[in-house]
Amino acid sequence: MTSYFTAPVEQTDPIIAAALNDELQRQQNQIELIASENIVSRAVLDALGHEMTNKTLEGYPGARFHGGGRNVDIVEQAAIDRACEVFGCDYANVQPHSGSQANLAVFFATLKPADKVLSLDLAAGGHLSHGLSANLSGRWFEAHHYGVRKDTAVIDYNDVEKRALEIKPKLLITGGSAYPRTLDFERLASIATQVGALFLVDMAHIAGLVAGGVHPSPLAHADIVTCTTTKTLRGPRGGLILSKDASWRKKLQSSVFPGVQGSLHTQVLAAKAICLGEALQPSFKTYAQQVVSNARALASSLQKQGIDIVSGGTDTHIALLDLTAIGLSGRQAETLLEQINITSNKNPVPFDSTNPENWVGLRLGVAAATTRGFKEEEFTGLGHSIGQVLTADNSNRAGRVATAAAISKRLCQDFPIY
Ligand code: DSN
Repeated sequence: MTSYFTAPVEQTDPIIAAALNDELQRQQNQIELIASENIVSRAVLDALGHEMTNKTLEGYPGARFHGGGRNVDIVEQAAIDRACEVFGCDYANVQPHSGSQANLAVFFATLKPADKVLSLDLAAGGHLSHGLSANLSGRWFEAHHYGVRKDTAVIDYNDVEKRALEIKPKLLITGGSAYPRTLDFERLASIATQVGALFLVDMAHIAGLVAGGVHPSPLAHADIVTCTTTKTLRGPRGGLILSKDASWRKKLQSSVFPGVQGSLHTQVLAAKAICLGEALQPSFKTYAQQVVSNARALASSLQKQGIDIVSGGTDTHIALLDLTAIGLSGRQAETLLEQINITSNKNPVPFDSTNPENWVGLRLGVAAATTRGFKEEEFTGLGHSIGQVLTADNSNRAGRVATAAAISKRLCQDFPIY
C-alpha cells in the first residue's frame, strides 16, 4: 500500500506518463499561438497537483455542507478578495468550473426559459455559451445576435441599438472568443438601459488585459461580468463571476451552487487564488502591455507579407487572419503552421461559412509566447515566417517550411519553459 501514496505515475501508469511527458515536450518545442492558451506559473501547477484535490466541499466559506473545510475556506476567501482587488468589484464568485459554467449560472440567475438574449454573433467573435442553437443557452432561451460592420469588422453599435429596440432582450451580452478590438462597454450599457435589459460582459479572453490596465474595464458598466482564469489572466482552467453591484450576491451565489454546480474543485480554487495574486503584482502590468504590443507587431508583420487581418489590426492579444485572398482554408493554414512548430486554430471570420471545414480564418493569440518571453522582435520574425509559409506555392513551399521550422526551433531553445 505504501507505493500507492509514493509511486510516481511513471511507475504506476506508463501509458499516461508517456502522454504527459510528450505533452510537456510538445509545449517546450512548439510556439503556442492559440489565443485561449497561456503558460501558468510553477506555483499554479503546484496547487493543481496538490492534495487539496481530495477535499469534498459544497457551499461557501464559513457555510459548508461538509466538515474539515477550514483550509479551503482560507483559499477561497483569498481568491474572492484578490478577484475583487484585481478587478475593482464588490462581488466575486470563484467557484465556476469554466467560463461556460459561469455564463450558465448567470443565465440561471437572470432569465426564465424562453427569455430573449442578444449577443455577439459567433462568426463575429462571440461564444457558443451565449446562445448557439446547439448549446443549452440556445435551446432553452431565445437567442438573437448582432454582428460587425462588413467594411470595418468592428461592432456596429447603431445596429446593436436597432436590434435591441426590435427584440427587447432581457439580457444583452458582449464578449467572446475572437473579437480583436476594444469593446465599447459604455455604449452597450446605455443600449441595455434603454431597452430595460440586463448587461452581461463575458471578458474571458481579455480578463488579463483588463487586470493589467490595457483594456477598459467592463465592471463600471455591466451588471455582471464573467471570465475564465485561463487565457490572458494566465491561471488554471476555471471561471469567475464578478459584479460591482453587491446586491447580485444572493442570486448569483445560489445560481452557482446549488443552481448549476455541486462540489468544488478545491485545488483549482488554490490555483485561482495564486494567479489572481500574480495579477496584483506590478510585473503583470508589464506583461499585459507587452501582450498588446506583441499582437500589434505580429499583425503588422503579417500585413507586410500580404495577409489580411480582420478589422485591419488589433487592440488585444488576438490577430485574426482572413485567408480568402490567398486561397487557403483555416484548416489548411493550421496544418501548415503545425509543420513549422506553431500551434494555432482555424476560426470563422465575420460573415464566414457555418461549416468549420470551410472557414477561412486563422486565429493567432500572443499571450502564451509573451509569457515565454517573446517581444516585438520575435513576433515580427514570427509574422514573417508565418507569412512566408502561408503565401508559398508548390515550387518554394518545402524550402520556406524548412527555414521557418528552424527559426521556431531556435526560438523555443532561446526561450525555454519549465
Ligand atoms: N472558447 C474557446 C477558445 O476561445 O478557444 C475555449 O476557451
